[in-house]
Amino acid sequence: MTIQNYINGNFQNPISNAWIDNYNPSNGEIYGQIPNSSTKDVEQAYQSAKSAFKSWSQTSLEERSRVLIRISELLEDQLDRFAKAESKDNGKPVALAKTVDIPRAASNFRFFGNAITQFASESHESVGHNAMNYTLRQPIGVVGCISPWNLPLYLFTWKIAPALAAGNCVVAKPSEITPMTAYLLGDICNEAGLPKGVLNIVHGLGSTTGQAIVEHPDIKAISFTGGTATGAHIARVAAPMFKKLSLELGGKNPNIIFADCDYDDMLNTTVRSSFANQGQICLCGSRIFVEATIYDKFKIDFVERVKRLKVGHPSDSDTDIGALVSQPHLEKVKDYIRIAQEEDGKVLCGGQEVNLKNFENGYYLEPTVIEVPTDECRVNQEEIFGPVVTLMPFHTEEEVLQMANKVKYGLSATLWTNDLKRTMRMSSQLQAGIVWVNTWMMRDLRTPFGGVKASGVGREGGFEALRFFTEPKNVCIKY
Ligand code: TXE
Repeated sequence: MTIQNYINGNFQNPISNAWIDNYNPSNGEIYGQIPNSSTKDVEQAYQSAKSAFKSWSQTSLEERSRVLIRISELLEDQLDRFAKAESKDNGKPVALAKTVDIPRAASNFRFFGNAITQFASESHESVGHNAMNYTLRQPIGVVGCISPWNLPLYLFTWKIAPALAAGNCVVAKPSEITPMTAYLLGDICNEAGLPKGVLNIVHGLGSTTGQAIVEHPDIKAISFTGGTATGAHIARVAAPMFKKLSLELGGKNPNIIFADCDYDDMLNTTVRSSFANQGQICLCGSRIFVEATIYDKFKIDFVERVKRLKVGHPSDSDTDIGALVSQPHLEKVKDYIRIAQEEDGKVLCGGQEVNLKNFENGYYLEPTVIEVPTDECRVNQEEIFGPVVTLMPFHTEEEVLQMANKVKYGLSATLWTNDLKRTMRMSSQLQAGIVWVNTWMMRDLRTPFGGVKASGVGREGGFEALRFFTEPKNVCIKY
């Protein structure tokens, strides 16, 4: 299947006619072509967005909201089609795409369609000076949204929905590794009545198409989710042009388990927080720290549960772990398993590639648990972003807090305990943008989402996203 760019409401080939192969991770086969767009395509997308801006930015909130909610409904109507397409492109189980990715993409449009009608700005009366200040929150203009491959449509829409709701026009690029559902979204936008040019989707490599978006002098804000190294590069390119930047980057999140937790709930959730989406979620709790008094029991129970996870074809309904997203990514994850062993890590289960009958060239890997001798080893410090977790005991709150914070990342942390005071102490001291206590990945779209340290700058979600995608202007009136 050939994918095209979506510019000014039309589907078109890249101007240079350059294409990239699109792989199906479940069998390693090329199943389509996607544009490798150049600066010329990005310029065309920009011009189309620029032409649409005046009208879209002045479109009433009710109308913008109506269109976004219509997109959400159409996505829900086509849940099956989108879930299958997402799974084929990414390797994730269809069941996961059906229950998480696509429903959450639909909620992104619905949520921001509603949120914009509630978004208000501040006013400040300068008492004693006979002056009134109020703040306008105006759309920025044309903004760039660049998203990764792990939760393709979910993260793509997480950016474009608030950008559009706030009255901006968008030039967006999904990951070249998983472009399919973003491509399918174009049709839905047309059907929902999104005016031409308001959203433009260009496909291509990060180093060409993505770079062209970031370098474009008149694309004034960039919202990016992806790897930390890419984020640092984008920040360097964008800084001299004073662009607004929101960067959601990698994570190496601690999952801290105290003996007083609700054990069964913790165990079930920890299996999920370790291996959901083949471990390819920036929020996965990839470093598990367990209080020493229950360490041995946990180790036995956890490994037993992980061994029961079924690695299988993404379309099989009983598959827990599908295929990793690409061959290079599979190699990267396997490399880390090797590095772990060189650093005296003990593989408690998994560690091997899986040869699925009839799908021998797919990118399958066993879920892997590695007991590490120290928290300072590379597998405990670097983002692996695959079905691999590390395991270590701890004795005191201070010790585990220190280990939890001793990484360059700071996206999320999970804490399992029923001690209220400890919860309060630890959640305030953990260096993370999000702390989950006795749960994982429970998302309320109104909350701020993002990380500290090398996990990024800025927050998405709720009004934070609408603030990012608007420029505040103070008006001071003397009377
Ligand atoms: O991501 P990239 P990659 C982590 C994870 C993974 C590593 C690398 O550890 O192994 O990053 O993954 C676009 N200008 N995460 O290389 O390259 C690119 O085309 C503009 C964590 O696949 O960061 C894609 O659309 N754009 C993460 C997007 O950036 C550029 C999710 C992300 O790709 C660009 C994914 C450039 N110069 C990976 N170079 C998370 N936080 O969830 C690339 N891109």
